[in-house]
Amino acid sequence: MKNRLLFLGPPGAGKGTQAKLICQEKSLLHLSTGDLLREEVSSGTDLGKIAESIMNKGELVSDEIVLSMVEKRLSSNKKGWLLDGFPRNLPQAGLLQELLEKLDQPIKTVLLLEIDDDTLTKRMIARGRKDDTESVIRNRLKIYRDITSPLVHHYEKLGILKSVNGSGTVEDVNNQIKGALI
Ligand code: B4P
Repeated sequence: MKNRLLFLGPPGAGKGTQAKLICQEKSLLHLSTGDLLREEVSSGTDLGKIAESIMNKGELVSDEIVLSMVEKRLSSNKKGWLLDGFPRNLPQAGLLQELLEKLDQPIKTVLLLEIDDDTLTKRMIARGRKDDTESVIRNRLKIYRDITSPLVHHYEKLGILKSVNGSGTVEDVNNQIKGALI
């Protein structure tokens, strides 16, 4: 089966960092809904204007918006892919499932990056993005716990979930991921 991967984990776990490395190594399309939204914001599109205030509060942008961004790119893609930061809730997972059935592109592996809140918070404060202030980070962690983390059980039940400890160095985590994806 083609490499069709999904990276799951709390904000700041290093999904984007690791996704870039794995996509380079395995020649996969990297689809980060966070990056796509930030591009819309910096280009000042209508969608970006809607997304900006939501992202600055650390909340989730609407399911329709993120799904349409993903659908457009997956429909025209011929190689493997890595979804980074999508889905973020059970409804998005359901919409993704329908889309992937339509495209006949099943997910091969869901990789969970596990890491404690203190390390995450330190990393995001050091990154210093607009949505990396302490109060916004607290909100993002709460949303992850309440809304995103049920996806762990969802993909576990489907038998495609693998976990990796995300608290080591970038290289350590990358090696663990490569081991888990064999
Ligand atoms: P994302 O862009 O997905 O950002 P993230 O979860 O904060 O970061 P990630 O886990 O990728 O961490 P990174 O590698 O950067 O989301 C931002 C916002 O977009 C959301 O809050 C939401 O509003 C919106 N959004 C996105 N997708 C959505 C969806 N599907 N539905 C609705 N809304 C959506 O790493 C973090 C920092 O740690 C970096 O500075 C990095 O250099 C550092 N780092 C990484 N690995 C490290 C390591 N091993 N050691 C030390 N530092 C490390």
